[in-house]
Amino acid sequence: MMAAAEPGRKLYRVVVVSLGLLCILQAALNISLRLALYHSYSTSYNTLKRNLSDCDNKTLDLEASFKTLTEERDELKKKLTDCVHDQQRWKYFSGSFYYISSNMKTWNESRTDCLQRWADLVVVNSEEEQEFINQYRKTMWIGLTDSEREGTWKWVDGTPLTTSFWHSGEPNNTNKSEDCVETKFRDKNSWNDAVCGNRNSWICEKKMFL
Ligand code: MAN
Ligand code: CA
Repeated sequence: MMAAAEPGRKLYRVVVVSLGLLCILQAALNISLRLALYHSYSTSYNTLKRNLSDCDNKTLDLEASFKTLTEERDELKKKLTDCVHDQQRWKYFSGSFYYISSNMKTWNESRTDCLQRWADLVVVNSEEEQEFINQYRKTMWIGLTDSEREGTWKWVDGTPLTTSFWHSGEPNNTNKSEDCVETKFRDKNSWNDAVCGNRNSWICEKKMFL
């Protein structure tokens, strides 16, 4: 009889279908949870990746600025040392400071250098001053020239030459082209007229107004 078996079969089918639905629901839940998790993982992964590459770029920038700053520091250090050494070249004698150059320039360039140091090429006013500059036993330009008028020697401060310390035979205006004066000879009378364009060491004088 079909009718007697019906209620049991129906229940069985309901159970099977329910279990099947539960299974599908379970699978759907499982998949959606995995998707949600994957999405959140990939979002945080991408964020981390971006932060890391930002960080790399910032590190590179910092390394570059560090390098520039180190170079700038070394440059400033060198300038400071040069400046300190340059300042130490000034010698004091009887109311004036004297700067003895370490390099060589023409007479005009030497004068420009002195003027930039708020000084001028030395003006020798006395035997003592002549002895002072002569003790260095060095060929140096001094602040005396006759380039305005041949044979009329004038100091850079505009005063005419009164007391002179020419070496014997000088000034001789060799080749009629010597208009600037250097202290040269190992002798109390050490001056020589020379070609202004020659390169020499030089000596600046800065008078103190005490
Ligand atoms: C060179 C130059 C001259 C100088 C003579 C002295 O020719 O320096 O200026 O007068 O030497 O012998
Ligand atoms: Ca000469």
